[in-house]
Amino acid sequence: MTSGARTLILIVIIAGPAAAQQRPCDPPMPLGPSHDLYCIELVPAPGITGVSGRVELAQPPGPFTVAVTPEGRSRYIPIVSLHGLPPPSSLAKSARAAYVAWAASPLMDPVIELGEVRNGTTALRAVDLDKFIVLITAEGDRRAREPGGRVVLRGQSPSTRLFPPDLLEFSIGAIGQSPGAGRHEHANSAAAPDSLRWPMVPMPRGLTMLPAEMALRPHVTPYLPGGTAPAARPRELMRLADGDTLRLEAGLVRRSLNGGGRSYTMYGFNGQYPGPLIEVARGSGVVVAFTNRLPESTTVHWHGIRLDNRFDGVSDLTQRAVAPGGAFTYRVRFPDAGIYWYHPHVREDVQQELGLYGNILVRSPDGAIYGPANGEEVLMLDDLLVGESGPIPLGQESPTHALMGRFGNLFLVNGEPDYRLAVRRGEVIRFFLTNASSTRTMNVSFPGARMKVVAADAGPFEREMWVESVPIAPAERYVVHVRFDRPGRVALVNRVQGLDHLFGRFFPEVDTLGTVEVARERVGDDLAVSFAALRRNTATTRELEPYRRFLHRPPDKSLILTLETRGLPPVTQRLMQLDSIYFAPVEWSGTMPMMNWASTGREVRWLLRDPATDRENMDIAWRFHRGEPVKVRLVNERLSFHGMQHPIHLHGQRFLVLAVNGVPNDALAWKDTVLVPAGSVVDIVLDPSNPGRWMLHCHIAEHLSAGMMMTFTVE
Ligand SMILES: [Cu+2]
Repeated sequence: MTSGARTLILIVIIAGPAAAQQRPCDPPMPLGPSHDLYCIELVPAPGITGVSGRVELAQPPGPFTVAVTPEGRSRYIPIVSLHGLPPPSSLAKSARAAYVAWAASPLMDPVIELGEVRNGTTALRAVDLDKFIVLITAEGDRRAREPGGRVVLRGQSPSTRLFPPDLLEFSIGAIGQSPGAGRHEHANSAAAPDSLRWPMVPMPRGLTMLPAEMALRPHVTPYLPGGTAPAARPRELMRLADGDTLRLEAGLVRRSLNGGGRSYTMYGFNGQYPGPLIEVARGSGVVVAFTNRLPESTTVHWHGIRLDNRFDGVSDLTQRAVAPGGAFTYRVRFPDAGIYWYHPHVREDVQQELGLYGNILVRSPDGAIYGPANGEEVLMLDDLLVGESGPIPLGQESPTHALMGRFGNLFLVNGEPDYRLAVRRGEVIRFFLTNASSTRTMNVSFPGARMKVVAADAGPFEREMWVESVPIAPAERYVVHVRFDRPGRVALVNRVQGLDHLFGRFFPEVDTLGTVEVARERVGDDLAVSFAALRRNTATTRELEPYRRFLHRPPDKSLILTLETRGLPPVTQRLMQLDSIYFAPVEWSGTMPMMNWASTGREVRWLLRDPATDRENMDIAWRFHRGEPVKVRLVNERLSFHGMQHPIHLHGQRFLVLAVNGVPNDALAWKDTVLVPAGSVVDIVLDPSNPGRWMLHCHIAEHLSAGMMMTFTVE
C-alpha cells in the first residue's frame, strides 16, 4: 500500500461516523465494544500533571473482521487521543521538540516508533506485538529513532494483564478437588456401554495442566458409530445441469486417517470424503434425492444458498428430520455464483465432525467474476480430534467441548492429512477455501507465495486485496489467488498464537495442512501481469451502493452473544475466572483441553439475547419484510463467563459487514457467515430477499448444539 493510500484510510477511520457506533474508548455502554480489551488508558508519568490520554486499538482496514499477522498475532491501528499537553518545548528544550508515541514489548525489545502525536486524535502505524507498552515522550527532535526524552504518558496493552498466577492459589484450588475425588465423580457412569469408555484426550505439547483438571471427564455417554462399512473413497466431481437429479446418501464409511493400517467407522455422503463436489451453473436448479443410511436422524442443509425455505434442511423448522432408512427430496436452486457447502443440520457436533460435508461450486455464466488463473483447487479444511485408538468419542445426549468447541489435532484438507499439489513455476492457482471444522478459526497462508483475496462467502469483493494470510472461521469461505513463482516446496500452513492460560503467555503454533511442489519448468500461460494488478469489480460496487447508507444509521436489531453455566466443576470455575482477565479477539487453539472437553451442553448454555425484549435463543422470532434491508448489531459480550469469537450464520439470505468496533469496513462482499471477535461489536446489513422462517446461529458446532440459535421470518 502506498503511504498516501494509508493516510487516506487512516483519515477514513478517524473521521468515520463515530456517532453511528460506539468506539472502544467512548464511555462504556452495554451494547458497545469492550473498553478494557480494545482501549488503553494512559497514565501520566511522575511529575506530569493535567495531561490525559487513551489509545484505541482499532480494527485495521481489510477484508476480515479480525486482523492478524501471518504468524497469528493481533494487529491494531493505535488511535491516540491526548489532552492537556503543554507545548513540547516546555519538556524538551529544543526548537524542534515534539511528542512521539512508541510501542515496545514489556522488556523494551523491540521498541517501535509509532509517530508524532499532539493534543487531539492521531492514528498511528499498526502494532502487532502480543504484549506491549505504549509510551508518549517529549523528544528534542521529532525524528528521534528511539525514546530518549522525558516520558509523559504510558500505558499497557490489555494482553499484559495475563501473568503467571500465584501457584499457591492453584495448589489450594487443586486440593479443593483432589484428582482422586474428581475421577470418582466424573468417571464413566454406569450408563456408558462397556464397549466404549472415555479415552484420554491428547494434550497440546508444552502445556501444564493442574491435577484437578486432568481428572475431569464429560458427564455424557461416549458415542462413536460401530459396525462394518465400505472403505471411503475420495470425493468425486458431479457436474449437474439444470433439472438433473443427484442421488445423495448419508451412511457409514471406513476411514484410515493417519496411516498405520488402522481404520475407523465414520460418516460419509455417497461413501466419499468429503461428500461429492457439486458443480452447477448460476441460475440452475437440481433435485437431490436424499436417503439416510445413518444410525441416527439427519437432514441436509445447503449452506449459503438462497433456496426455497422448505428445502433448507433444518430439522423441526423447515422439515422433520429424516429417520434412519428414510428419504427426502430437496429441490435446490442456485441464484448466486460462489463457493458453498452442504452439511447436516442435526447435531453438527457429531455428524459434521464424523465427515458429513461437501462443497458446491456455483459457476457464473460469464465466467469472469474472478480474474484469470491457471488452475483451481477446492479445499475443505478440517481438524479432527483423534486419540491413540481413533476419533475421540462424541457426547451422545449432549455435546462435549461445550465451552470452546471441539478443537482437533489432525488437520485434514479434503479429508486427507497430507494434501499435495504440483504446479509449474509462475502458476496462479485459484483456491476455494471452506472451513468445515467444528470450532477452529484458522489463519492460513502459503509462506513464500504471494496471495490476494478475491471473493468471500457469497460473492466477489469490490476490489481484490493483497493478504499475507486468511483468517477463516468455521463455515466461512474465501476465494484467493496464489502465484507460485519460485521453484521448490511451499507449505499450506495454519499459524496462530496459542494462549497458555496457566502461565499467561502466548506461544506460536504452526500446523502444516499440505504442500505445493513448484517445478522448475515455467507455466506456458504466464499470468504475471494480470496477477500483479488488483481488479476492481464495478458491477459489485454498483450492486452494493444502496446498502452503504446503513453504515450511518442506528441498528434496527441488536443481538448479544453470551452464555450461562450451571454445575461446572470448581476447578473449571476458578480457571475461567482467571482466564476472564483477558480474552484474545480469537481463541485460535484449544489450550484448556481438559476443562473444555468435560464441559457439556448440560452445564453450558450459549445464548443469543435480544436486548429489546430480553428473549433468548429460540424464543426470539424477528420479522423482516422482503426487500427492506435491516441493520443488525452483533454484540459479543465482554463480561460473559467465557469470552470468545462466534461465527454467526444467517440462513437463506446474504449480508454485508458494515463495521467492526465502529470502524467502517472498506472491503465489502456478500457474506452469510461473519466472525464476531471476543468483546467486539460487528454491524451487518441484511438483504432479506428470500421469504420463509429461517435460522440464525453460531456455527461453532458445540455452541449450536448448546442452544445458540434463533429464528427470523422474511415476509
Ligand atoms: Cu459460538
